[in-house]
Amino acid sequence: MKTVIATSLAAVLAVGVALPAHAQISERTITVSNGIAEDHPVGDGVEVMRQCMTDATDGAWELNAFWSSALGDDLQATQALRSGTQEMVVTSTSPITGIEPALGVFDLPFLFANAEEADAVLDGEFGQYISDMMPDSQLVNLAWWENGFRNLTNSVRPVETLADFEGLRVRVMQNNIFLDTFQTLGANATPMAFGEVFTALETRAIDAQENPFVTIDTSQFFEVQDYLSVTNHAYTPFMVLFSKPIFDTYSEEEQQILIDCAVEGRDVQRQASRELSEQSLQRVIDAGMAVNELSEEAMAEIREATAAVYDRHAEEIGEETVERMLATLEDIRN
Ligand code: TK8
Repeated sequence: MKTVIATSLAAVLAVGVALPAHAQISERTITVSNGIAEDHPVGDGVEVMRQCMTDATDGAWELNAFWSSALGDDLQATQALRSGTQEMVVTSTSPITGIEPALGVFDLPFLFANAEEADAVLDGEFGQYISDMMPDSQLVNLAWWENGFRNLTNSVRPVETLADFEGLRVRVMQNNIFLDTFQTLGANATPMAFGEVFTALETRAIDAQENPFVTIDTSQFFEVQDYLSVTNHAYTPFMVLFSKPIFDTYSEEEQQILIDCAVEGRDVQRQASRELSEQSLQRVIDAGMAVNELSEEAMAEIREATAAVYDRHAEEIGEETVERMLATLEDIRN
């Protein structure tokens, strides 16, 4: 009798293994949006995701990408994910701290010293700790991509010292910590969605904005800004967020494909971001922007002036989150 059962079990297993490789894969059309232009390095990452999905599903999935805030700004698109009306968004963390306050930890001025630290934090235990918070907001973070180190542009004067920030009308992301940081520097800070920034600069409704070189380049800010000051005052991550209401309708195999393809896209996107960064700096110089570095003394004064931002926002972010971040950085640096 035992032999018969064993034989039958082996037969069932054999049949199970012989099922089509994609028995748990349905035909799907996935929409992804973000606020920057397609030629930004996010475009490289999305293209890798698209090919990865095609390969993993034998063409059963189609990835449709929308650029330059065509489906709304970061916050609007993220809300669409939460309601299950859109699948995916590549968004900065800063505009969505109203949804998950812990994301504000990444807005603390001068937090990361370099991209290697950022990668180690985001791809390690701390990044997972933050990603694990997102399902409570009906969101799944598939991977951490790179927006990058932020630098100041303006149409009034070179910013070479702390005093040069005084009175500059600077657009900041809709985020209390950025607002506080630039007000502390003496600027007149205005929160604004990214999609409105170019026109606001063009009409001189504002004097300044701050973003990585690749964004200043691919969003053509060099057309409406004269000065670029290399402040590297914050590093913003991108999150590749997926709608949890939709994610939960996917099979485990499909969910794993989403994660694997977002991680594959991450590595290419970060590399493209870092390779394009120097090219973008040269392009904005060639376009006529006056670029200045700040002296060590000036940067020390600016860091000192903004240090108090950490304490003022630790409670709002979450004391544990801030402490874990600082402990993680200390481990990485020692
Ligand atoms: C693009 C934004 C943008 C961000 C900003 O969707 O708002 O300045 O840096 O890149 O997320």
